[in-house]
Amino acid sequence: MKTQVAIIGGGPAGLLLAQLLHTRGIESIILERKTRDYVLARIRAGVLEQGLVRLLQEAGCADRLHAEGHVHDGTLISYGDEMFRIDFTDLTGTPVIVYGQTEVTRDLYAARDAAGGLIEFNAENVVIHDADSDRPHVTYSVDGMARRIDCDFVAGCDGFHGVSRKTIPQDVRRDYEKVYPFGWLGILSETPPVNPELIYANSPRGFALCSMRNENLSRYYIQCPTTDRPEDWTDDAFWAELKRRIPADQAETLVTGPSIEKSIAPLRSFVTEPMRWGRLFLCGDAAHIVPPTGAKGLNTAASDVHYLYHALRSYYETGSQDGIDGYSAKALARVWKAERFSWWFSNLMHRFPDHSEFDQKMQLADLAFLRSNRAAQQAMAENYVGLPY
Ligand code: RFL
Ligand code: PHB
Repeated sequence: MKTQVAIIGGGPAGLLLAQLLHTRGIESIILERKTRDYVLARIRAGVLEQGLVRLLQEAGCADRLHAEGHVHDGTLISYGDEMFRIDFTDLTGTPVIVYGQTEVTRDLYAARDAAGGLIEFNAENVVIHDADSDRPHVTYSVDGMARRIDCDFVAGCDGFHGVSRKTIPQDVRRDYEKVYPFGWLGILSETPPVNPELIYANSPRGFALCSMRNENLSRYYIQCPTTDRPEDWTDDAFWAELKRRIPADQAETLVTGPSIEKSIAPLRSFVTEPMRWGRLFLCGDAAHIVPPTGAKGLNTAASDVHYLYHALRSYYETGSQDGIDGYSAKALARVWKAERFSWWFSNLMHRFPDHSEFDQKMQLADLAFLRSNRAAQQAMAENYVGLPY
C-alpha cells in the first residue's frame, strides 16, 4: 500500500492527526496494535484544555463534546481540612472542559469511519524502515500476513511503549526521566461527584483526587505504593482511605458505590529529544510522559499534533520544509513547560517516602502562599488551563 503519512498508533494523538490531515486532503493510514474495543476500554484523561477543544472543532469532531462536556471555571485544592479555590476564568479568562479521553477517542473513531479512512487494527511487528531517507516505509503483519506501506512521512503516535521512539538511534536520542516512588490507584463509579469541581487533596496520608465524567459518573484517585495491585484494594478499603484524605465536610457528603473500573498507574516524568529523526516525527506519549497531577498528558499530545499538522500542511501546500525542520524544537519548548508544571504540582501534593518534616513544612508553606497570593494563583491557572500554542 501507499499513503502520504503512515501513522503508528490509534490513540487520541494518531486519530486527531489523521482527521486534521484529512480536512486538507492529506491521506494517512493508521496502524493500531490493539482492537478498537481495547483502546476504548482504557480509562484515562478527563480534563481538556481549550487548545485541544479547538483542534477537535477544526477536525469536525467537537459536536458531542460541546453538548455533553462540562465547563469548569475553577478547581479546589485542599490540605487537611482546609480548602481553597483557583478561579481559572477569573484569573485567565479561560475555563477547562471535563470530557473523558474515552469519549474523545470514540468521537475520533466515528469521524475516521465517516471519512472512510483506513485503520489497521491488530497490527503486529510494526517496523519503521529508512526514516532517515526520502522514501520511508513501514512493515507489519495482521493475522500472520506480512504487509508494507510506502509513505512520505511516519508519525510515531504509539505511546510510551511503542516502537517509534526506539527507531531513533541511541546515539541521536537523549532520554530524560524521573520515576516517582508511588502510583495512583483510580476507580470509576456510577455515583454523583462529591463536588461540582475537582478536588486535589494533599493529606498526611498521601494525595487524593476527586474527579468526574458526568453527573452520575465519578473518577477518584488515591496515591498508593508502587508495589500495590488493584486486587489488594476492596471498594470499601478504597472509599475509607479516600475519606481520610479529603476535608471532613466533603467526606461526609461523599456518595460511595461499587467500582466499575479499578487500576493503578505509575507516575513518571519523561522526555526524549529530539522529537524528529529524518521523516519520522514523535507525537504525544511516544515522546514524553507527565505525572497525571496537572492533567497535561493528553493536552500536550494535542499541542504536538497541532505543530506536526501545520508542518505537514505547509509542506504539502507550499513545499516548505520550515515547519518540518522546526517541529522538534517548537514541540519540545512547550513540552518542557508542561513537564515543569506537572512536576511542581506533583511535588506540592504528594507524600514522598523520603520527605523530612522540613520538606512537609515547605509543602504547607507553598500551599499557604498559593492560597493567599494572586500572582501565584495566576501562574498556576495559566499552566492548568494550558499555555498558548
Ligand atoms: P496512547 O493513548 O498511549 O495511544 C498510543 C496508541 O498506540 C498503540 N500502540 C501501537 N500501535 C501499533 N504498533 C505498536 N508497536 C504500538 N504500540 C502502541 C497503543 O495501543 C495505543 O492505542 O498515546 P497518545 O495518543 O499519545 O495519547 C496520550 C494520552 O493517552 C495520555 O497522555 C493521557 O491519557 C495522560 N493522562 C491525562 N492527560 C490529560 O491531558 N489529562 C488528564 O486528566 C489525564 N489523566 C492520564 C490521566 C493518564 C493516566 N494513565 C492511566 C497513564 C489519568 C491517568 C490515570
Ligand atoms: C481524571 O478525571 O481522570 C483526571 C483529572 C485530573 C487530573 C488527572 C486525571 O489531573
